[in-house]
Amino acid sequence: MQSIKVYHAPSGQGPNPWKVVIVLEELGLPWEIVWIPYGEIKSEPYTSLNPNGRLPAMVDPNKNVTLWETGAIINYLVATYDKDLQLTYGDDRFEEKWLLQSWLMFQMSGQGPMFGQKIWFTHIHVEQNLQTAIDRYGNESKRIMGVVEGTLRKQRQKLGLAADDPVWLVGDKCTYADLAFVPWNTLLGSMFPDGSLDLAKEFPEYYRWHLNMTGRPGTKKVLEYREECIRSMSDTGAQVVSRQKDARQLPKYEKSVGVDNA
Ligand SMILES: N[C@@H](CCC(=O)N[C@@H](CS)C(=O)NCC(=O)O)C(=O)O
Repeated sequence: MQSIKVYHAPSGQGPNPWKVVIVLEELGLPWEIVWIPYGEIKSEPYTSLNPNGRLPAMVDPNKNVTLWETGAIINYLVATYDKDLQLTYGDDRFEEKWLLQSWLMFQMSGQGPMFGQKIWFTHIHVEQNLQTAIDRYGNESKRIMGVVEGTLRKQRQKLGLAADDPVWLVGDKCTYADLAFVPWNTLLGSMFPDGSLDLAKEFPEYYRWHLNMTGRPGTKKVLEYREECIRSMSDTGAQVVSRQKDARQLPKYEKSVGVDNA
């Protein structure tokens, strides 16, 4: 099988492409990252791969399929390659199979955009300390984390799990829906630099859920590789902010992986 290509920009700080890489690695599929500077993603030839001019795009040479939007890519990978139901449920668990879609959509429409805007107004927006916007997206991010927290708590009760047993969003195993949250979670420390989030205290289930995912060999390997990329590559992120008049500077993610710095 040929490697599935995932497009990302140096130095790999952007969280979205890693969602796809985590799923690929967890499914044991061969993958490679195609590095493309941020300055080249808004024009051809990249926009033929992703008309939205954002990262990632995925090219699967085995099936001649090119896709964009991480939710769609994850759905494709699971439907095409997860025949053993490693990260999903089959028709024998019909409702759970579809409930995974609710969580994936929630990650795409909730966690990604709200966490992203919180980072924007905290670190990048030209007008510094725009407190109403910082608060709005901070509160929304926490509300979203509260939805996950409440669900994990209910799942623990429903399944009669002990306090230190791992618990997942749907059913009794870690799925693609859980893993889709990992890369944005790793930015939590940078999102609340003023210390206004104590993850372990405010969202204890969420905290342990994230640690259980980042402790999985496949996910751990990808996050370590990501750290290595961030350390070793020159960042092209300035190209994103330089074309946006409402941007001031790049965020400084001193620690880009892990939630223990939250
Ligand atoms: N909803 C999209 C989000 C993609 C996205 O925003 N990607 C970021 C990198 S993590 C990006 O391309 N940023 C550069 C830009 O906005 O120009 C997905 O999930 O694929």
